[in-house]
Amino acid sequence: MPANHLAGAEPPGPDTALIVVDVQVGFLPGGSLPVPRGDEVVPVINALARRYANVVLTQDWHAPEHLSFASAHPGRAPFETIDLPYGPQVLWPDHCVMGTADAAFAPGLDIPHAQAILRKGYRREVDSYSAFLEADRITRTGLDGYLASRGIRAVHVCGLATDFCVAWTALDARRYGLAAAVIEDACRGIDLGGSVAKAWAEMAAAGVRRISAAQVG
Ligand code: VGL
Ligand code: ZN
Repeated sequence: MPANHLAGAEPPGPDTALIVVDVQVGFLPGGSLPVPRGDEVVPVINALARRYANVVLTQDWHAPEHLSFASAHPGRAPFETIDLPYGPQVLWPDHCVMGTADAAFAPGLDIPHAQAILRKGYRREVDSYSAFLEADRITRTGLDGYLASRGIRAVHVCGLATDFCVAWTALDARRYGLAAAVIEDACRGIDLGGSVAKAWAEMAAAGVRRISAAQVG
């Protein structure tokens, strides 16, 4: 029996894209900024992605000495928050430096039909959790135009981490007028001070649907 016998199953149509967020070595156990149980999403996403004609991968891709790294701020430690010109910024361990092994996709990630890879966070002065808008909330990555020009009207978001890059991407999808859903069992969170619960609340308020992989027909 096909998976779409499930009540509420919604086979993704040609106007829907799966956005696979930051499934990279650096965010897996053993990486520079490990997301607890982040490795568990890899087989889930591999199977999920086969149901979508349109798949976009994102890659956290930081300049060396990026200003989101605690190491760029003497006296500061990872997971503290500081004020940068564009607003509050959580400081992270050095992670996903462009071109390094840590920034590579998870070795088990197997989505040969993905059509676009969107790199973000490459400007030293500005972070970018979202795949649509950098942290200054002004600079666009171009993903909104790419999706619009391909006739995409809805996105399903999965990957790492639920409370940062996944949530910001889903929230900005709504900002650009796209329907958006987050596939909960295809995500894992970092969870700093309740940030996972806060992210789900913000997403619900913005009209982001919370679904499971089994609901995708
Ligand atoms: C991420 C923190 C820093 C993410 C990226 O992919 O969620 N989180 N850079
Ligand atoms: Zn990052």
